Amino acid sequence: MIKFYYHPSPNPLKVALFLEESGMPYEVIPVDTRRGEQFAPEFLAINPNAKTPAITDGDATVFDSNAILLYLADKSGQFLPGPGDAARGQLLSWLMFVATGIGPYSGQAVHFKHFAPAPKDYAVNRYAFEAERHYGILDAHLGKHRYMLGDAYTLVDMAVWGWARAVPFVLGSEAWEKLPHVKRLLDEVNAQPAAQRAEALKTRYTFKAEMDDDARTAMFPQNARLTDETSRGTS
Ligand SMILES: N[C@@H](CCC(=O)N[C@@H](CS)C(=O)NCC(=O)O)C(=O)O
Repeated sequence: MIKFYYHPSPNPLKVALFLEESGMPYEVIPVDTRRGEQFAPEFLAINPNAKTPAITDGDATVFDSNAILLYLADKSGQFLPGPGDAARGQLLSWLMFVATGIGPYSGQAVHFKHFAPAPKDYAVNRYAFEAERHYGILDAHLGKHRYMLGDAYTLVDMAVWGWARAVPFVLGSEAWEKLPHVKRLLDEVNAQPAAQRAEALKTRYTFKAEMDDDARTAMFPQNARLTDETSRGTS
């Protein structure tokens, strides 16, 4: 049985959606990143990058959400065009766009907007601009196509969904006015029972919600190199 190392945040949610859509049996192992559980030696043996999600499947260990989507699609034979299919090239391009653009810029936009100490105008503007630019590219594409690959719902729509859920937190509550096509895809996927089951996973476990000093130490280890409390955002 697949063991799914999970926290209720965007990258693990992509994997939760795939597992639910495909019907592959799995067992959830919660990893509370605000409590520092990503640094437990047992978890580092699975993901040396100390981030969720990760999976184990018999002898196979896979970390990074997008690698996991590809692994599960290969294994299940679902949601991925076959080798040599032109659509597969498209899928890989858009998946890497999500992996290297949407994900990291959204993550940094959230960090600077919600968690970094002032002064931060330059960084907030830089990451908000790049995150908006990336979502704008998705929106223009989805303005012409029902799904990221046209008529077929694939794993790349699941990768987009994981982050699209968080758009108001990343870009602000007005963001949907400029991204109607991303919102349409989000609403369509949200209406699917698999997405509702993926979202509901978080209700089975209690994860730390507070971003207190202990959570900041776990989530932002770079702050240990800063000497004064103002720079660490703790005063
Ligand atoms: N490239 C990785 C990024 C994983 C990632 O940043 N995961 C976040 C949750 S969305 C996490 O575990 N954060 C905890 C931490 O940074 O300590 C992926 O796509 O899986």
